[in-house]
Formats: sequence, C-alpha cells, structure tokens
Amino acid sequence: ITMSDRVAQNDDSKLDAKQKSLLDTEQLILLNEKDEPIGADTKKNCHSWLNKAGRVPLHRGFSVYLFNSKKEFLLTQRAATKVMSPLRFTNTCCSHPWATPEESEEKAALGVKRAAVRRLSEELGIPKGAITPDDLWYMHRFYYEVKSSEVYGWGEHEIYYLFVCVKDVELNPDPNEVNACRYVKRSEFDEFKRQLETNELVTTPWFKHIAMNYLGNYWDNLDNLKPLQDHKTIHEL
Ligand code: DMA
Ligand code: MN
Repeated sequence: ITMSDRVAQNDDSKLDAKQKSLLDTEQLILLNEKDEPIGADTKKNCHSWLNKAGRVPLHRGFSVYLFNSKKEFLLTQRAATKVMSPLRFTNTCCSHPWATPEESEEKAALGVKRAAVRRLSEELGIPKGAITPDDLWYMHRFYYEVKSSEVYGWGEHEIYYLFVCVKDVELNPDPNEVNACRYVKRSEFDEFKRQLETNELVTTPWFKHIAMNYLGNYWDNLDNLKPLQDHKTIHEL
C-alpha cells in the first residue's frame, strides 16, 4: 500500500511513544487467505482500515498459551498503553512475526516461533534462552477480522498461529506491554468461563473464543498435545 492509497489517517497523536514507534517501524507479513506471504507493510498500516479497501490488510500473527509445570495457565492483562484492547484480559502473549528472513521461515513454522520467543522475552521479561522454538507446540491456525470498538480506524485481520508451551520460567513483565499477570488453576477454569460469559471479565475477542472452545481441551492434554495438532485447517474465529 502506498501513501496515496490512504484516504485518511488514524489518529495516533495520543498514543504512547513506545507503542507509536513500534507501529511506525515494525514490518509485518501480509498474507493471502491461504496463509501465503504476499508482501510486507508497517504495523500501523497492517492495523488500519482507513485505506481504499476499507479493510484491515490480512497479516500473520501468533498467540502463546504458557503453562507452568503445575499446569497453571498464565493469564495476562494488557497494558493501558496498548493501541488495541487496552487493559483487557488475554492469553500469555500475542504479537506478529517480522517480515525478515529469520521470522518469515515457513519450514516447521520456525519463523513465527522465533517471533514468539522474542516477544515472550520483550513482553514478559522471560530470560533469553529460557524458551526456545522447540518448546512451542504449534496447535492450530485461526483466521479472524475485527474492527476495534474502542479506537476509530484500527482493527485486526489475521491468520494467527496458536502455540502452547509448558515450562517454568522467571517473569519480569514490561509495564508498557503488560499491566498484570497471574497463573490460573484448572480448578478455577469453570468459574473463569462463567465470568467471560457474563462479561464480568472483559477479554480480547480472540482469547474469549479460545477460552470457550479450545483451552479446556489443551489444558486436559498438556502431556499429550500431539494428537490435538492440526496444521491443515485454518479455523474461523
Ligand atoms: C496481536 O497482538 C496478535 C494477535 C494474535 C491478536 P498484540 O496486539 O498484542 O501485538 P503487539 O504485542 O505486537 O502489539
Ligand atoms: Mn495484528
């Protein structure tokens, strides 16, 4: 997309300086509907529907669900500084691979796994090397499109890779990314789902879908995730 294709500008004047700089500098991977890379654009353009098409360009993302060895799930609350879904509760870590050779590597989803490892360290302060691409179970891919209800002109339109990881790690969250985090026990999950259903807990749309439809199954099979993997279908949110 070129500047002349843009019909208006998203208002980023009130954004946190660090988040704004990420929007301007990160180059993400543009996709067709088969999850094939077709180009690259800035994080900002990849989350704006203020363009000629009137839609957010489809791009690649990932979502990590981290458990400790006691099989507790690490729930996070997004920082107030995040452009989309500020202060919403969500899964452990979400972001996008860069359009670099390293993070575009398609073989064994290695590129997107490298991006997940990078962001687990940047967002949660997990020491470098504590989690490697081999620790990530690539379970499913999900397609979804949503216009932000909170900030005009912004939205998501992604095919994202869902990774499960079971590992004990040190945490030191970046307050610019994560407002709070805590481990949730499997025995708390039914009550947790009830709170999602009644919107007592306000979550991101992608996390709510996974919590309601997939998370219990992952959680009950942390010792045997392989039979649950499906790398063929792109599931709809
Ligand atoms: C976007 O996550 C990715 C998904 C799968 C929704 P994000 O908004 O947390 O990305 P980032 O941390 O890069 O801002
Ligand atoms: Mn995105």
